Parts: sequence; structure tokens; C-alpha cells
Amino acid sequence: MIEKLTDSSEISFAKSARRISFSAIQPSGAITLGNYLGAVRSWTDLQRTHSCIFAIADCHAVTVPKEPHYLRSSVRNLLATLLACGISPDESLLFLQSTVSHHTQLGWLLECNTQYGELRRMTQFKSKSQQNENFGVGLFTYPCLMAADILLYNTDDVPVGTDQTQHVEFARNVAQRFNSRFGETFKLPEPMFPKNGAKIMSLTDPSRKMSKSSDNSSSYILLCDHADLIVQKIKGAVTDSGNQIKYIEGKGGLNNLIVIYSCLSGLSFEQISFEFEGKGYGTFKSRLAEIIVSEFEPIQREYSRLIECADYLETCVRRGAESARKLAQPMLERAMYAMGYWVP
Ligand code: ATP
Ligand code: LTN
Repeated sequence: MIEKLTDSSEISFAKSARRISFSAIQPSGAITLGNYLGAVRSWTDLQRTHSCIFAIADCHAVTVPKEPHYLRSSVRNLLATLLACGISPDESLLFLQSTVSHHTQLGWLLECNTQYGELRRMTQFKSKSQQNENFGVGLFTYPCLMAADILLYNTDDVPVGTDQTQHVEFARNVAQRFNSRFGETFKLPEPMFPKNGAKIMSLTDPSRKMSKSSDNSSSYILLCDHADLIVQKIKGAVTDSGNQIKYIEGKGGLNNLIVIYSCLSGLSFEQISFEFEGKGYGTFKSRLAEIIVSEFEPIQREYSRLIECADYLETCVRRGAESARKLAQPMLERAMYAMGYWVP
């Protein structure tokens, strides 16, 4: 099937009365169930209510060293994944961060308006820099680039998982500081979390978030995992010695599985307890694995189709870049002018 894209000029954000939402995801490997429930799935829903802008954060991705061939294939795979999940380039603006140089340009201006101490306090920096003491400077200045991503588009809402709270807060602070020093320039963005699933935990250590960069592949479920592997990982998920399916404070492992079940079934925790009354953890886990598989199977099929559509993917990237550059240009110029640059 030949894919058709609407002319990018038909997606008009400036004229729309809708709130503008911006979010991005790093091409750091296949996406996890956590990325899906905490971010990507809610992005597809937002397309009905918001003017949506989504970026593949390939500039952020190299804050942790990446082999060129790995980066190239990860970006391609992530683009096909987002499309397969239902992000529509006809309804949203979808682009690669590296194709719009305005991001790094505004990022620099924001770096020059940021205190060293502020960045040193960022928890993601603290944990990632501990993993490798020879980290690059980009890992440190990462929040300034993320703030630039958000502020360039007059963003109202930033749909993310709760692990990104501090970064969105930083974007607000830097915008506020810039506005009070140079005059009203940036809109202050709000973080936006899904009601359920804003922090999906690891299957092997429920005190940590599920993360695609974990060394232990049993700790996460990938969107591309085969059905048998999903069953195996859910069966092996850490729970406790109880047998009642009930969300109770302190039962981290079980609670995490109940949250996942609730996100995918649309049932409340009470309805889930009722459904599994008198049945043990084994039955619950089998049913949970089934609903994950049935959620992922159609996406996996669509992904396999799209990844072969080289021309279509190429067109998406080109069109996305053209539209994003047009949208980003006025804000970059405004910020530069406010700081005293000669803007011809
Ligand atoms: P990495 O493991 O490489 O740090 P990650 O899995 O944390 O990556 P990102 O690319 O940093 O994923 O995040 C993409 C989006 O997914 C962000 O909005 C983030 O908040 C959300 N997200 C990531 N992990 C989870 C999780 N476990 N639960 C809910 N949302 C998540
Ligand atoms: N830092 C985010 C990815 C990201 C982002 C953004 C999210 C880059 N730029 C702008 C929201 C808005 C992450 O690691 N999940």
C-alpha cells in the first residue's frame, strides 16, 4: 500500500484554538511497555484534543555515546514504531530533532542563561553521570536542550512520564528567568501525566522504573517482544508470597502489574480485584500477559509493514523537518532579538 501524506502546510498550529502539546522520545533502543503507557499511547489520544508536536530526540541520544550505525537504525525504527502506534503525520507534526537546528541554537542561548549549580542538581544527570565518570558535557547541559525543544513551539502541555518532572520544571524556570530579564518571550509550559501508568516499574526490581537501558532484559517488556517472551517475563515478574489480587500499599511488584492491567483493560483496581477474586497470582499473570500481547500484536504487524516503506519514512522526515523549521523560526528570532542580537 502506498502511504499518502497531507501537505504539511495543511497542519496549521498557529491558527488552531487548541492547546499545543510537545513531547519527545530518545532513540535509545526499542520502546518499553513503560514508554508506551507513560508516553506514546497518551500522545495518540492527545491528537484528538491538542495541536500535537512530537520529536525524536536524536540530539539528546548522543549525550550517551552511540555508534553511528546504531543511531541511524534506532532513529528509523523509532519513527516506524511511533507511526505504528498511531502517531499520524497528517494530524501531528512529527520530526527529528537534528533536522531543525533551531533546537541547538536556542539550547545554547538557554545554557548561557543557566547557572552551573542548577544543572548539577538534576537527578537524571546525577544518576547517569555516576554510571560513567567519563561522561560528555552534553549530559550535563541536556536540560537546556530539552527546554529549547519545548519553548520553541509556544507549548502549553508537555505529556511525559513522571521521571521527566524535574526537566519540565527546569524548562519553566529558565523561561520565567528569561522573560523577567529580557521581556515576555516564552510561554510557561505545564507537565501533563497520564492518569494511570505515569511510572511503570521494573518487573525484577519494583523500586526502580522500567527502563530500556537496564542491563537486565527481564526487567522490561519491549513493544517488539514476541508473545512467548512476554508470557515468560510476566510469569517471572517479582511479586510476593500472597495470593489476593488487590492493590495494597507496600506490595510494589503486584501493584505494578495491577497498574499495567488497569491501563490496558480500562478497569479500575476494584474491578480487577473483583474479576480475580479467588484466583491466584498465576491466573492473573496469564491474563495480564494475554492483554499485553493483544495490545502489541497489531502494532507489531503495522511496524513490520512500515519499516519496509523506505520512501514513505523518508517523506515523513523531510516534511516534518520543513514544517518544524517554519514553526520554530519566529520564536528563535524573538529570543535572539530580546537578548540583543542583530536579527536581519
Ligand atoms: P532510558 O532508559 O534510555 O533512559 P527511558 O526508557 O527512560 O530511556 P525515554 O526515551 O527517556 O525512555 O522516555 C520517553 C518517554 O517515556 C518519557 O516521556 C518518559 O517519561 C516516559 N517513560 C520512560 N520510562 C517510563 C516508565 N517506566 N513509566 C512511564 N513512563 C516512562
Ligand atoms: N528528556 C526526555 C526526552 C525529551 C523530551 C523533550 C521530553 C527530549 N526533549 C521535550 C519532553 C519534551 C526523556 O529522556 N524522556
